[in-house]
Amino acid sequence: MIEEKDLRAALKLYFIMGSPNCQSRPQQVLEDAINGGVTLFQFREKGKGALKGDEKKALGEELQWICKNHGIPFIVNDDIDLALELDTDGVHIGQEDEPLESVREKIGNKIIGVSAHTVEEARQAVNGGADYLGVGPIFPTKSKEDAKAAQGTSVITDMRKNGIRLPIVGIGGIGRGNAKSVIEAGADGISVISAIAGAGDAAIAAAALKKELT
Ligand code: 3NM
Repeated sequence: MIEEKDLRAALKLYFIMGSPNCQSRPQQVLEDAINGGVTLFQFREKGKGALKGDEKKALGEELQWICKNHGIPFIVNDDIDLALELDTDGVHIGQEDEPLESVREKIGNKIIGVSAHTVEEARQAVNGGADYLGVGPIFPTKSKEDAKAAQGTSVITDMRKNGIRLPIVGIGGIGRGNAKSVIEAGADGISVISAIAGAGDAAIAAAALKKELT
Protein backbone atom coordinates (compact mmCIF):
# COMPACT_ATOMS: atom_id res chain seq x y z
CA MET A 1 0.00 0.00 0.00
CA ILE A 2 1.25 3.46 -0.92
CA GLU A 3 0.86 6.48 1.39
CA GLU A 4 -1.24 9.32 -0.01
CA LYS A 5 1.64 11.80 0.07
CA ASP A 6 3.86 9.36 -1.86
CA LEU A 7 1.08 8.77 -4.37
CA ARG A 8 0.60 12.51 -4.85
CA ALA A 9 4.33 12.86 -5.56
CA ALA A 10 4.30 9.87 -7.94
CA LEU A 11 1.41 11.36 -9.92
CA LYS A 12 3.40 14.50 -10.81
CA LEU A 13 4.58 13.42 -14.24
CA TYR A 14 2.46 10.41 -15.16
CA PHE A 15 3.34 8.73 -18.44
CA ILE A 16 0.86 6.50 -20.27
CA MET A 17 1.54 4.38 -23.34
CA GLY A 18 1.31 1.10 -25.17
CA SER A 19 2.98 -0.14 -28.33
CA PRO A 20 0.52 1.69 -30.70
CA ASN A 21 1.68 5.04 -29.26
CA CYS A 22 5.39 4.45 -29.91
CA GLN A 23 7.49 5.09 -32.99
CA SER A 24 10.37 3.03 -31.59
CA ARG A 25 10.55 0.11 -29.13
CA PRO A 26 8.24 0.76 -26.15
CA GLN A 27 10.95 -0.53 -23.81
CA GLN A 28 13.34 2.15 -25.07
CA VAL A 29 10.69 4.86 -24.99
CA LEU A 30 9.92 4.01 -21.36
CA GLU A 31 13.60 3.90 -20.33
CA ASP A 32 14.14 7.29 -21.96
CA ALA A 33 10.98 8.77 -20.43
CA ILE A 34 12.00 7.65 -16.94
CA ASN A 35 15.49 9.01 -17.44
CA GLY A 36 13.85 12.30 -18.38
CA GLY A 37 11.95 12.39 -15.10
CA VAL A 38 8.66 10.49 -15.42
CA THR A 39 7.36 9.56 -11.93
CA LEU A 40 4.74 6.86 -12.68
CA PHE A 41 3.87 4.71 -15.67
CA GLN A 42 0.59 3.27 -16.94
CA PHE A 43 0.66 0.46 -19.50
CA ARG A 44 -2.27 1.15 -21.84
CA GLU A 45 -2.18 -1.35 -24.69
CA LYS A 46 -5.15 -0.07 -26.70
CA GLY A 47 -6.09 1.06 -30.19
CA LYS A 48 -5.10 -0.03 -33.68
CA GLY A 49 -2.49 -2.79 -33.69
CA ALA A 50 -2.57 -3.28 -29.91
CA LEU A 51 -1.04 -6.52 -28.65
CA LYS A 52 -3.31 -9.11 -27.06
CA GLY A 53 -3.01 -12.19 -24.86
CA ASP A 54 0.48 -13.55 -24.24
CA GLU A 55 2.13 -10.84 -26.33
CA LYS A 56 0.48 -8.12 -24.29
CA LYS A 57 1.47 -9.86 -21.08
CA ALA A 58 5.08 -10.27 -22.20
CA LEU A 59 5.41 -6.57 -23.07
CA GLY A 60 3.71 -5.65 -19.79
CA GLU A 61 6.24 -7.78 -17.89
CA GLU A 62 9.16 -6.09 -19.60
CA LEU A 63 7.80 -2.60 -18.96
CA GLN A 64 7.05 -3.50 -15.34
CA TRP A 65 10.63 -4.66 -14.92
CA ILE A 66 11.93 -1.34 -16.24
CA CYS A 67 9.71 0.54 -13.76
CA LYS A 68 10.92 -1.68 -10.90
CA ASN A 69 14.54 -1.06 -11.83
CA HIS A 70 13.95 2.67 -11.67
CA GLY A 71 11.72 2.60 -8.59
CA ILE A 72 8.57 4.04 -10.15
CA PRO A 73 5.05 2.59 -9.83
CA PHE A 74 3.65 0.48 -12.69
CA ILE A 75 -0.09 0.66 -13.29
CA VAL A 76 -2.09 -1.23 -15.89
CA ASN A 77 -5.11 0.19 -17.74
CA ASP A 78 -8.45 -1.64 -17.39
CA ASP A 79 -7.10 -5.18 -17.34
CA ILE A 80 -7.69 -6.43 -13.78
CA ASP A 81 -6.64 -9.99 -14.65
CA LEU A 82 -3.31 -8.79 -16.00
CA ALA A 83 -2.84 -6.55 -12.95
CA LEU A 84 -3.30 -9.60 -10.71
CA GLU A 85 -1.14 -11.88 -12.86
CA LEU A 86 1.75 -9.43 -12.96
CA ASP A 87 1.18 -8.18 -9.41
CA THR A 88 1.31 -4.57 -10.59
CA ASP A 89 1.23 -1.57 -8.27
CA GLY A 90 -2.28 -0.78 -9.40
CA VAL A 91 -4.92 -0.39 -12.09
CA HIS A 92 -6.66 2.48 -13.81
CA ILE A 93 -10.32 2.10 -14.75
CA GLY A 94 -12.78 4.17 -16.76
CA GLN A 95 -16.46 4.81 -16.15
CA GLU A 96 -17.42 2.00 -18.56
CA ASP A 97 -15.13 -0.60 -17.03
CA GLU A 98 -15.85 -3.02 -14.20
CA PRO A 99 -17.41 -1.26 -11.18
CA LEU A 100 -14.94 0.19 -8.69
CA GLU A 101 -16.26 -1.83 -5.74
CA SER A 102 -15.70 -5.16 -7.47
CA VAL A 103 -12.26 -4.07 -8.69
CA ARG A 104 -11.35 -3.16 -5.10
CA GLU A 105 -12.49 -6.56 -3.90
CA LYS A 106 -10.25 -8.31 -6.41
CA ILE A 107 -7.23 -6.07 -6.16
CA GLY A 108 -6.98 -5.43 -2.42
CA ASN A 109 -4.98 -2.39 -1.39
CA LYS A 110 -3.23 -1.78 -4.71
CA ILE A 111 -3.62 1.68 -6.27
CA ILE A 112 -6.90 2.22 -8.12
CA GLY A 113 -7.24 5.24 -10.39
CA VAL A 114 -10.61 6.18 -11.85
CA SER A 115 -11.39 8.41 -14.84
CA ALA A 116 -13.87 11.10 -13.82
CA HIS A 117 -15.33 13.74 -16.09
CA THR A 118 -17.73 15.52 -13.72
CA VAL A 119 -17.98 16.45 -10.05
CA GLU A 120 -20.62 13.72 -9.64
CA GLU A 121 -18.37 11.03 -11.11
CA ALA A 122 -15.55 12.26 -8.89
CA ARG A 123 -17.78 12.00 -5.79
CA GLN A 124 -18.82 8.47 -6.68
CA ALA A 125 -15.20 7.44 -7.17
CA VAL A 126 -14.23 8.96 -3.81
CA ASN A 127 -17.11 7.14 -2.09
CA GLY A 128 -16.18 3.90 -3.84
CA GLY A 129 -12.63 4.04 -2.49
CA ALA A 130 -10.57 5.25 -5.47
CA ASP A 131 -6.99 6.33 -4.70
CA TYR A 132 -6.75 9.00 -7.37
CA LEU A 133 -8.77 10.54 -10.19
CA GLY A 134 -7.81 11.01 -13.83
CA VAL A 135 -9.72 14.06 -15.02
CA GLY A 136 -10.15 14.98 -18.65
CA PRO A 137 -9.95 15.55 -21.43
CA ILE A 138 -8.61 18.93 -20.35
CA PHE A 139 -7.52 19.88 -23.88
CA PRO A 140 -8.36 18.28 -27.27
CA THR A 141 -6.61 14.93 -27.74
CA LYS A 142 -5.90 12.66 -30.70
CA SER A 143 -4.80 9.75 -28.52
CA LYS A 144 -8.23 8.43 -27.48
CA GLU A 145 -10.78 7.58 -30.14
CA ASP A 146 -13.85 7.96 -27.92
CA ALA A 147 -12.62 10.96 -25.92
CA LYS A 148 -15.27 13.41 -24.76
CA ALA A 149 -15.15 17.12 -25.62
CA ALA A 150 -12.30 19.05 -24.03
CA GLN A 151 -13.38 20.66 -20.76
CA GLY A 152 -10.53 23.05 -19.99
CA THR A 153 -8.90 23.29 -16.58
CA SER A 154 -12.12 24.55 -14.94
CA VAL A 155 -13.32 20.95 -14.45
CA ILE A 156 -10.47 20.50 -11.96
CA THR A 157 -11.14 23.84 -10.26
CA ASP A 158 -14.80 22.84 -9.92
CA MET A 159 -13.94 19.50 -8.32
CA ARG A 160 -11.65 21.20 -5.78
CA LYS A 161 -14.30 23.84 -5.03
CA ASN A 162 -16.80 21.05 -4.43
CA GLY A 163 -14.62 19.43 -1.80
CA ILE A 164 -12.91 16.70 -3.83
CA ARG A 165 -9.58 16.28 -2.04
CA LEU A 166 -8.39 13.03 -3.60
CA PRO A 167 -5.19 13.24 -5.68
CA ILE A 168 -6.01 14.35 -9.24
CA VAL A 169 -4.11 14.08 -12.51
CA GLY A 170 -5.27 16.03 -15.53
CA ILE A 171 -5.32 14.18 -18.85
CA GLY A 172 -5.87 14.97 -22.51
CA GLY A 173 -3.84 17.21 -24.80
CA ILE A 174 -1.40 18.21 -22.08
CA GLY A 175 2.08 19.21 -23.15
CA ARG A 176 4.61 21.99 -23.08
CA GLY A 177 2.96 25.35 -22.76
CA ASN A 178 -0.19 24.19 -20.95
CA ALA A 179 1.09 21.74 -18.30
CA LYS A 180 1.49 24.35 -15.58
CA SER A 181 -2.10 25.58 -15.96
CA VAL A 182 -3.35 22.09 -15.02
CA ILE A 183 -1.39 22.15 -11.75
CA GLU A 184 -2.49 25.72 -11.06
CA ALA A 185 -6.12 24.57 -11.38
CA GLY A 186 -5.59 22.17 -8.48
CA ALA A 187 -4.21 18.95 -9.99
CA ASP A 188 -1.35 17.08 -8.34
CA GLY A 189 0.09 16.05 -11.67
CA ILE A 190 -0.30 15.69 -15.41
CA SER A 191 -0.71 12.50 -17.40
CA VAL A 192 0.41 12.41 -21.00
CA ILE A 193 0.69 10.04 -23.92
CA SER A 194 1.68 11.91 -27.07
CA ALA A 195 3.72 14.70 -25.45
CA ILE A 196 6.29 12.03 -24.53
CA ALA A 197 5.58 8.90 -26.64
CA GLY A 198 5.10 10.98 -29.77
CA ALA A 199 8.19 13.12 -29.28
CA GLY A 200 11.39 12.44 -31.19
CA ASP A 201 13.28 12.03 -27.92
CA ALA A 202 11.22 10.88 -24.93
CA ALA A 203 13.93 11.84 -22.43
CA ILE A 204 14.14 15.42 -23.66
CA ALA A 205 10.34 15.70 -23.82
CA ALA A 206 9.88 14.37 -20.27
CA ALA A 207 12.63 16.61 -18.89
CA ALA A 208 11.10 19.67 -20.53
CA LEU A 209 7.69 18.88 -19.04
CA LYS A 210 9.21 18.26 -15.62
CA LYS A 211 10.96 21.60 -15.75
CA GLU A 212 7.71 23.32 -16.56
CA LEU A 213 6.05 21.76 -13.52
CA THR A 214 8.67 22.93 -11.02
N1 3NM B 1 -8.02 9.39 -21.43
P1 3NM B 1 -2.64 12.68 -24.95
S1 3NM B 1 -7.86 11.56 -22.73
C1 3NM B 1 -6.15 8.01 -22.31
O1 3NM B 1 -10.30 12.08 -21.04
C2 3NM B 1 -6.93 9.24 -22.27
O2 3NM B 1 -10.19 10.26 -19.91
C3 3NM B 1 -8.60 10.58 -21.56
O3 3NM B 1 -3.45 11.37 -24.56
C4 3NM B 1 -9.79 11.01 -20.79
O4 3NM B 1 -1.77 13.02 -23.81
C5 3NM B 1 -6.70 10.37 -23.06
O5 3NM B 1 -1.83 12.26 -26.15
C6 3NM B 1 -5.62 10.52 -24.08
O6 3NM B 1 -3.63 13.74 -25.29
C7 3NM B 1 -4.45 11.33 -23.58
